[in-house]
Amino acid sequence: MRIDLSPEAIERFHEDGFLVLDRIIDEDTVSLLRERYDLLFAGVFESGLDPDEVNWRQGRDRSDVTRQICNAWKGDRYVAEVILHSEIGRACATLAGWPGARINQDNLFWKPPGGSAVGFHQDSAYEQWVVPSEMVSCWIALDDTTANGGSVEYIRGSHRWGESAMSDNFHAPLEPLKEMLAAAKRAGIEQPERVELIVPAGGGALHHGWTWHGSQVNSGSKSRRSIVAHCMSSQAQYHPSNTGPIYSRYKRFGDEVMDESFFPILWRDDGYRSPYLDRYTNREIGWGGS
Ligand SMILES: O=C(O)CCC(=O)C(=O)O
Repeated sequence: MRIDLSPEAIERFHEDGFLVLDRIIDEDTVSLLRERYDLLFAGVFESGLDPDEVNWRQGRDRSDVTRQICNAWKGDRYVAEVILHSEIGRACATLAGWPGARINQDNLFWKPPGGSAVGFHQDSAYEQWVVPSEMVSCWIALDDTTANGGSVEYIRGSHRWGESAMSDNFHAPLEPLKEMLAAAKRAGIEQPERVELIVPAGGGALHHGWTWHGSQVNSGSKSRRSIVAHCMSSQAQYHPSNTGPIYSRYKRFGDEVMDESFFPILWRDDGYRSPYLDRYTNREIGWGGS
C-alpha cells in the first residue's frame, strides 16, 4: 500500500474536508478482504478474540439491513494487516498535522441491496473521551461504488461548520439527513453540497473528523462493502472525566495513557511503530503474543 499526498491533494483535503483516492489497496487485497467479511459476519474470528462491536450476525439478524463490525482488527489478523498499515497512519497524520497516528477503531460495513441508510454525523463528536478529540479516517471501497448504491456521501466544506453533538440517528434512520441539515442551518449554509463517493473497489477517501457524512439506502442490485480506519493522534490520551461507553473499558483508573495493545501507533515521524504490530499483522503471533 502506498498513499501519495501531493501538496495540491493536501490543500484539497483542507478545503473540502475529504480527499478522493482512486486506488488505496490492490485487487488481491480487495478479494482477500471480501473472503474475510464472509467469515467475520458469520461470527468466525481467527485470532480467537471478538471484535469490540458486532452489530450484525448471519442467522441472527435480518438479511436486508446494513451490517457493521467495529474493531475487527482484533479478531482477524488479515483485516489488521490493512487497517494497521503504516501508510494509513502516515497519510492521516500528515493531513491532520500530527506527529504520528494511532488507530482509534476500524469499521466494517456491508450494505446489501435495500440495506438501510447510515445517519449523517461527524465522527469526532463520538470521541469526547479522547484528548484531542480529532480524527482523520480512511474509507476504502470493497465493491465498485455506484450512484444510488448507498455509497458514503460527504458534505463539502462541512468540517468548518463547527462541532455538533452525536447524532441520535446512526443506524437505519428514517431521516438520515436531519441532523446535518440542522447543522447547516446553524452554520448559515442554505444548500449543503452532497458529494457521493464513486470509486472502483480498492479506492476510497480520507476524511476529516468534523466533516459531515453518512449514506443513503442501497437502491442498487449489488452489495456495498467498505472498510474504514479511524485514526487519532499518536499523542492522544484519555479524557480525564468523559467516558466512552465502549472504548473507556481499556482505560486504567488514575491513568490517562492509552495502552498501545488496544490503540497501537501505526506510524510516527521519528520512525516509531508499536513494536508488536508487524508480527501480529504478519500472523507470526496471535492475540496475547509478546
Ligand atoms: O460507509 C458509510 O455508510 C458510513 C461511513 C462512516 O460513517 C465513516 O466512515 O465514518
